[in-house]
Amino acid sequence: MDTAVGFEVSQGELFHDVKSFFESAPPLKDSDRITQKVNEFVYQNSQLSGNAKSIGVVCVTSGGTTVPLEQRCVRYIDNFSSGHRGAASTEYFINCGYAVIFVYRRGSYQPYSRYIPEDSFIDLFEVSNNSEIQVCNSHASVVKKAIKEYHSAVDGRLLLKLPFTTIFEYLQILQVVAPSMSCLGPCGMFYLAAAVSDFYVPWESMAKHKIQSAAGPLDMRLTQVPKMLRMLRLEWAPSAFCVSFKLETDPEILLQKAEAALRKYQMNVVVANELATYKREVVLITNDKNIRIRQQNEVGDVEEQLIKLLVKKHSNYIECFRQDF
Ligand code: PAZ
Repeated sequence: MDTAVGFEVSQGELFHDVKSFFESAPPLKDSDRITQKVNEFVYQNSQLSGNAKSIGVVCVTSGGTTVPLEQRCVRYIDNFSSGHRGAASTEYFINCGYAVIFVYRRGSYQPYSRYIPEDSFIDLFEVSNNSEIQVCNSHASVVKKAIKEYHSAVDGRLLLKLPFTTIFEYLQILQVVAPSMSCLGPCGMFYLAAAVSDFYVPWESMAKHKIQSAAGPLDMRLTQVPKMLRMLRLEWAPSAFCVSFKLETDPEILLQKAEAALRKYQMNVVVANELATYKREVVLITNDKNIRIRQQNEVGDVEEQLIKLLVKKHSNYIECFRQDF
């Protein structure tokens, strides 16, 4: 979501806003452990380790961030995203030889288990005659495939999963992951499919307890979330290949907004999608030309073609980068 039109902040203002966002955010739980896990994962998958099995590392963000309205949160604003795109894309990236840092909203779709029926976890199992729990025959092949592929990715150190719920956690995790990935130079990629809030309530001005309705209608002022895409490009991982997403409901403004984001945040690619058709169709906006990708059949994922194309573009980017240096 990016609703700001024509409202620009200077670089100095951006740095100031980012600093105050992080200073006022509630501390990220387990921050040291997350940092250590990310650093180890990036190192293992970098050329520095000498035995990297992956061709690059991509940070895939997935699912929507929440904006809490109370410190002891009962109510919150949410963003539309099931996490299916991020989960599917993660599988295709790993198939193409990448290692993936999957930054996902708790409870959203997960790589390798997105095929399992979401409403019927319990329907997958049955109790056998000798009282053992077993997977029902009807789901056995799907479950077997999911387990095998998942373990191969995790045990092969090609998948690291980091959960978030709030906008604070999401940006704090990105602030850890991005600088850690900067050592990969152009071999690092960001694929930012998460639906990130544009507005939030700063922690210090947030009600501590549940907001009471007895006081009548609620008047609330939301502050703009600093544009972290600019931070990513300017400070955190300037040489990385960056893909952001733009979702709109009005097809009339979609491409124009996506093109503006490409220029404004100096992305390598912006993937434009419309709410009504996003599962079937996306448009890749690049400096070169726009490429429309459509789902080829009822069962295929649009992500399969999308990732193939991005991998090609990323490899050209690395090549150009090396020639320039
Ligand atoms: O997670 P999902 O598969 O339900 O949806 C994916 C999406 C539409 C959230 C994603 O493609 C996207 O556009 N993300 C960015 C949204 C935004 O403009 O903030």
